[in-house]
Amino acid sequence: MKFVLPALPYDFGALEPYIDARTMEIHHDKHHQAYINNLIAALETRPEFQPTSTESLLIDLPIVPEDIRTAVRNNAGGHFNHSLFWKIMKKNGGGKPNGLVGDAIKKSFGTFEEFQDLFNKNAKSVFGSGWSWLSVHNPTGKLVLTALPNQDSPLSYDATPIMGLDVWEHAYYLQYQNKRPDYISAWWHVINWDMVEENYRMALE
Ligand code: MN3
Repeated sequence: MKFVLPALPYDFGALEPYIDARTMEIHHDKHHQAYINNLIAALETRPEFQPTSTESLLIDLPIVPEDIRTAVRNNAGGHFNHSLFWKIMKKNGGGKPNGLVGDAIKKSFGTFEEFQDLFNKNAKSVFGSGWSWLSVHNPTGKLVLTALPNQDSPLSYDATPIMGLDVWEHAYYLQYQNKRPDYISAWWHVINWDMVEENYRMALE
């Protein structure tokens, strides 16, 4: 099993003016790479334990040897979450979702605006570092909104994430300093709804 930093699917500056190039560069090249390095280092201490994928580690954390479980939770989580995050953003993104996911959002939350409000409330409510998530709850197939701390992944809570917002300070501090709500508002301009739709369809399979 190899853990490799996925290439960013656009230039560092592609999401400006909403997310600045320097933040994207450090976030992708340094922070994401560090999660991968730390995951590899933790797994190397337990060569007899051979995971089949990053997802499998997070879906079934209790099978991870106890002495490396916290490191795996944090760093496999960091690797998986960021791999998803880069893909659900794009240049000239934003707007409202169409397709199956657009319908499901309206069915679950009333209107797009009500959904957006709940998602934003979760993003603002994270104390310290964490993420706001939209996921498919696997047992029921329903859409669920959650705020999770650190790099905890919805995968560890019976859910498949289809969209998430990183509200760690490293995601916004250079451009927005302490103004997390401004970053949250700006982020809606870079969402890649086509990717969220694809994630939704895959989660339902
Ligand atoms: Mn991050």
